[in-house]
Amino acid sequence: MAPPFIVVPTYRELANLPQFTERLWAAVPEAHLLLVDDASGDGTPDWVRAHPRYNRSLFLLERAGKLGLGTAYVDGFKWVIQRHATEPCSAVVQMDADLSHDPNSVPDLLRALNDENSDLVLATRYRDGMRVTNWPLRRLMLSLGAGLYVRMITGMPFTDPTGGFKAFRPDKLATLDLNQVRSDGYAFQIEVTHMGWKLGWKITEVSIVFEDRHAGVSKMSAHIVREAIWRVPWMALRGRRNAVATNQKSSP
Ligand SMILES: Nc1nc2c(ncn2[C@@H]2O[C@H](COP(=O)(O)OP(=O)(O)O)[C@@H](O)[C@H]2O)c(=O)[nH]1
Ligand SMILES: [Mg+2]
Repeated sequence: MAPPFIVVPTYRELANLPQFTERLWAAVPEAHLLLVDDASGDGTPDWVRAHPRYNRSLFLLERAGKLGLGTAYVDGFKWVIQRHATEPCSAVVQMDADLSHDPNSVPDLLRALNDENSDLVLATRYRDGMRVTNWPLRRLMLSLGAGLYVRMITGMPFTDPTGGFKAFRPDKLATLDLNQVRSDGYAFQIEVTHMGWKLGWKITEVSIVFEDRHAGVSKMSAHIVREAIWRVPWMALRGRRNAVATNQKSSP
């Protein structure tokens, strides 16, 4: 069976990596893991290269500096999709390194991808009640407000459209034009889901419990919030423009 590939962007997450990797492989022993590290300066590359799984089921993509979460995922997805052409994987999962996303939930996402024949599975914190622990109220309100804003502006029906824990069918991810992705942070999570939704992908949701990060600090910033505010109407307009262009092309 082809393994699932987990893509995790890291910036100063060394304090979380031993526990994260241990719990991930306890939950999904066959998983392959790609870390996309942005010159964290905390010894992450040395730790990865000393790991017994290095270059077997643990891979490292190093970038020159802190270039942002969005491009870290784009580069990581391109790397995995290119490898998928010769060494197929069964799923591409994205998640944080800080243990906010419980590795024990990965099998639930993989199951939903296969059993429900989904193209994309979104982990949701808000479907069966509020499933967030230890998060500051300010972050929770921001996340709930952002979800409402996205549903209103784009029409996407998902309960947690800003979440960063997802599983993609690799052949579908390969069809996305990742060079069109423009955003970072929250907006990045929304933009990729929106691209798939506009293409008619089957998108399902799986409930998870979300915990605040274990060690280190969040890289969330006011810039990320401001970007999401204007990017959401921007992507809704782009989606509409593309639909009009497709209709014009197909009509005689
Ligand atoms: N490579 C890379 N990873 C990043 C960057 N910014 C955030 N991350 C990682 O992306 C994940 C989510 O970031 P985090 O700070 O936890 O954001 P929050 O969960 O919204 O507070 C974590 O694994 C971070 O280490 C970045 O600029 N580059
Ligand atoms: Mg986090």
